[in-house]
Amino acid sequence: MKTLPLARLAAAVVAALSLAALAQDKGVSKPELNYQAAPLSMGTEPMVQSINPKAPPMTKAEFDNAQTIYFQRCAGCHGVLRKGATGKPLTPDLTVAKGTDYLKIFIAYGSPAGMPNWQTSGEMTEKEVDLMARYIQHDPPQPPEFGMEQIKATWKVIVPPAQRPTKKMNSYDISNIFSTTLRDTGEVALIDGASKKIISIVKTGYAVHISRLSASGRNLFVIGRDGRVNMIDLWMDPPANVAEVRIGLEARSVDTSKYKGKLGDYTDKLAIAGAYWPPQYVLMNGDTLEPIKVVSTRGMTVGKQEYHPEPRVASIVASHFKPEFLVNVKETGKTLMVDYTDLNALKTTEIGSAQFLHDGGWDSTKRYFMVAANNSNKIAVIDAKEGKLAALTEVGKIPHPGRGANFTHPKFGPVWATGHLGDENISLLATDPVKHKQYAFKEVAQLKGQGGGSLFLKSHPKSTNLYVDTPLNPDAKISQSVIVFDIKNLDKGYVVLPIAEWAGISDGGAMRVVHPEFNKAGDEVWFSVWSAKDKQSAIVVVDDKTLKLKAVIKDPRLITPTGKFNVYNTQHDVY
Ligand code: DHE
Repeated sequence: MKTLPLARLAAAVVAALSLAALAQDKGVSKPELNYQAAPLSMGTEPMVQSINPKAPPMTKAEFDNAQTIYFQRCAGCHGVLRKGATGKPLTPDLTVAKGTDYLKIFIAYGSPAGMPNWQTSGEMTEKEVDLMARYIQHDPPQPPEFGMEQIKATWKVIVPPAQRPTKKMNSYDISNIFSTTLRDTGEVALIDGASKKIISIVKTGYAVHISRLSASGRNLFVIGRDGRVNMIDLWMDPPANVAEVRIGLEARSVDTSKYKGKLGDYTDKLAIAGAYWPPQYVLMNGDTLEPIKVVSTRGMTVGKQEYHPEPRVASIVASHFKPEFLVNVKETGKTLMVDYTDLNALKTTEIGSAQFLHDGGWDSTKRYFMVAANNSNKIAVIDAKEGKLAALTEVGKIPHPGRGANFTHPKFGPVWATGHLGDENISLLATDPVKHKQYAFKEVAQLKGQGGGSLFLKSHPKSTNLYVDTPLNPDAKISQSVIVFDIKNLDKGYVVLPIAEWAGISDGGAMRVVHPEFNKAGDEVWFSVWSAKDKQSAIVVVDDKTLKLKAVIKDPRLITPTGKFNVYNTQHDVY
């Protein structure tokens, strides 16, 4: 190591710590950091090296190497264009003034606010730290755009609609299939809900993320982090890909049109997918995935009303009240209600709430969409019928509901629940503005869970239980188990289910237990035991009535299972 003169080193450490203190108000927790900091898939895309004459020089090879590291390690938190998200902004106007020595210390030692200690943890070498300290003083290279021409070039109809079956060709109860994300193999496993056997493994996009259903429940749509959308026909024997398209370079969300009413029947007609990069959403034909329209989400933020160059598209849902998609845009803090009746004259209602909109789900009537503004510790309640913000409610630290959980509370009536990444509480928001008007959209109660690091919670109209996972809790005991509340007796506290232990895996490593999902009947709950790629994983099925172990699904093909999407529950938004 080229040593710094002591005085300079000390000054840099002091400065780094004071910056850390400044950053502390953002309070990025370790679990949140690990979660957000997932590698982006586009680090090796060709980008132009822009040279800032005020920054220390870099060769082309150094710049390319630093670019790859940045997209793998840093972009998830600091943003593709380094405008800041979970992490601080790292644009040259800020970094050049700090200087290389200061930046090196910050990168090497991390900060109490959540910046990882890249060098002292052994994850970066001293040389790489030096490289990154210089890299972030240059202008951020911009990944390529991905407009209609590029999208169209990736579009493939594998089985044209005319050649698809006219009736269901297999004997599975397709409404009880679980489309299971195999995160690190870029596949989904379609698992039969009754026999718990894998029906087929279907190739999808890189680091595949979520599955959603067409309104009819026949077509399954899957999106990978690389923006690839796959359409799987569940009537085929076995179900297989019938179309695919790439809608951007980095993406997380997909859905399909669900409206049927006075304004027309749009069921199974359209699909939509949202990208992180470029910041855009794409409307597609629901039968072939033919891209029809690309819409950018670049624009002004809520609140400060500043221009944001990369507002990522987070959750997307289809309205049941109107022919509209609700597109939640992270950095601008806006929900776009996209009316899809005329794609040539697209009408959008823009509802500002708070930053950064992430995941969410419907209340039990499917009129109110409850979306987490995770950087503001709030839930925005979007009224899909009236097209307006019904409430913006303060909850705990970094809400993360997945789709949330709906149940009836003895005192407050229908409530919707969210867990949190940053604290152990589960917030209940009342959702009935008619019969329980005084409570509507207020946080009416907090249940004490077993710890922070929660990602998903689930209930079912036929169940009296509420299940809460904590896969990102640093304590293995907590990340490997889930808790259950009896919703008729919430004061009693929770029961802990040792899911990973029940899986009976001898060497699974981390074995994070993630994502409760009910079967169609609502009498059993499935959990993923998510191990590393080279370790055994499993799915554990629990009997909802007795809370006893019902089955363990183990198969060498079940590699890194995470989200599970029961066809019926996903199709009908049951949670
Ligand atoms: Fe997800 C939903 C984004 C990491 C499993 N995730 C979502 C949604 C978004 C999102 C925007 C909502 C989609 C919708 O409803 O239309 N997820 C992100 C990220 O940006 C993040 C933090 C980091 C990244 O770079 O991807 C991230 N997500 C993860 C994981 O590490 C998880 C736990 C494991 C995995 O498979 O990657 C994970 N995310 C999920 C799941 C859902 C999801 C299972 C759907 C929940 C549901 O019940 O619908």
